[in-house]
Amino acid sequence: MQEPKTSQIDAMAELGGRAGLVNAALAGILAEKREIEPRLRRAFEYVLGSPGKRLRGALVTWCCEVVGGGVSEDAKAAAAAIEMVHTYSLIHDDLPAMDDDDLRRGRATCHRAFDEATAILAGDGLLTLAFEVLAQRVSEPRIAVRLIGELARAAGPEGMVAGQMADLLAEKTGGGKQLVNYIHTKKTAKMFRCAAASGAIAGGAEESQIKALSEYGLKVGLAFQIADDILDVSASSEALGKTPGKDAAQGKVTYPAVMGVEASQRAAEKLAAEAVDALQIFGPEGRLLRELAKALLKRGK
Ligand code: GRG
Repeated sequence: MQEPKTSQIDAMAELGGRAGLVNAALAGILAEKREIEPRLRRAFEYVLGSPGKRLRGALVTWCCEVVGGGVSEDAKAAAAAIEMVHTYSLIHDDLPAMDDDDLRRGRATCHRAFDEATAILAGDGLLTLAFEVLAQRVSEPRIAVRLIGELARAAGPEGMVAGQMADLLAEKTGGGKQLVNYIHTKKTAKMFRCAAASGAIAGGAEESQIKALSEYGLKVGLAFQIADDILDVSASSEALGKTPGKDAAQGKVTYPAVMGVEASQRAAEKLAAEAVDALQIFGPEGRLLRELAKALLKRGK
């Protein structure tokens, strides 16, 4: 169904605004943690101070709002926690033992700015701090346990870590559509699913709403990753803030490699449309999330 003209929303501009709220939550947490070892604190400030889009954190807060929870303190904690886990994954992904990259978010990668050992420990520190944040800052134990479970499942050895392992192995074996779907679902889409579900849980959603938003998150996450694959073959390093063309150079199993750019674009659009369909139960309130699903395919970084 066509949205009425009065409802035009620039989802990427909204994301810019919402990133500020996520950044404030992250900064507040770091400021309160007085005993973080000084070199690790500098590394945290470096990586969390870099201009990430804060998409997963923003999604937590928007999904909390769409179920009527406003932006609760629980949602802010969950948004900060998922951005910490996401940032850890980028730090480790950039290490020489993994994708070996020098540039991230337009800056030197963590191991370049500090050293490898510090980057490994900064990643470890952010991963564990994320769970401490959920355990300590979420209002009710019942909600905290559920949020912790969601994040652990999405990030762990059945989720992002599994995707990363398969991604690295596939550089040597190659693979087709089934493998690329597995990698992208595990490595990226499950974290988006987690962000959407966590926002709903933090907002006190009914199970049907959590299910709908989980479906939305998974589809949006997969579409986002396909768009990321396309950007890797089409955008400049200035636009991306990271090194383009690396997927092909490293023999990565990506959507464009497996099915070409045009079919990848169509696959991403189909997933975005399915994500939009999953929001039907929210009616007009789901407008921003619907626009986001479409806008993520047109982004330049
Ligand atoms: C090391 C366990 C482990 C996992 C690494 C996230 C990841 C898995 C690898 C990074 C490389 C990559 C292409 C991952 C796919 C997900 C993705 C597109 C990450 C970048 O997300 P953005 O664009 O990053 O949201 P910003 O910088 O905006 O936060």
